[in-house]
Amino acid sequence: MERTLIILKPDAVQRGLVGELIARFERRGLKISALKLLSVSPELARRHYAEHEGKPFFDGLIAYIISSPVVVMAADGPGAIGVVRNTVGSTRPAEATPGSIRADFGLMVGRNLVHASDSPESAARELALWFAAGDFAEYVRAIDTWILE
Ligand code: IDP
Ligand code: MG
Repeated sequence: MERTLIILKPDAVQRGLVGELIARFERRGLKISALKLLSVSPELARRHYAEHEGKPFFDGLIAYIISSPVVVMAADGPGAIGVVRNTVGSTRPAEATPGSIRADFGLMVGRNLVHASDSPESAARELALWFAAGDFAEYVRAIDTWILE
């Protein structure tokens, strides 16, 4: 079972899409193991996006992420990291596959609604950045036998 980090970015919160976007991950069968809404500090935003430091869009990206609260969640499931990336869609909404979140709700790369970890290493680093060990709930869902073979 894998665990990945999902962030519903400020545009998702401001547009009232939090419930709809979480529902997509739930319907896929993923299990929420942690969830919170918070205002992001510039320090946390810079650490989260450290790999992009120095790129032309970096300052705009940080301004975007701290502009309004975000919803951060951990999602568990077999292959969760890749499954969530596919559910979210390509970085540029204009190039994303219809049916993915970024295609269905977005137009521009600087307002692409959702962040999702892109590898096991990123997931481990990002989960530790946004959550403390005690924030994760370990539980069984009665419906799991109908989702997991
Ligand atoms: P990802 O979110 O699909 O993993 P990354 O390449 O890691 O995409 O970029 C991180 C975030 O930086 C993107 O989701 C987007 O919000 C922003 N971003 C990436 N490229 C651009 C750009 O060319 N212009 C503006 N923002 C960008
Ligand atoms: Mg990325």
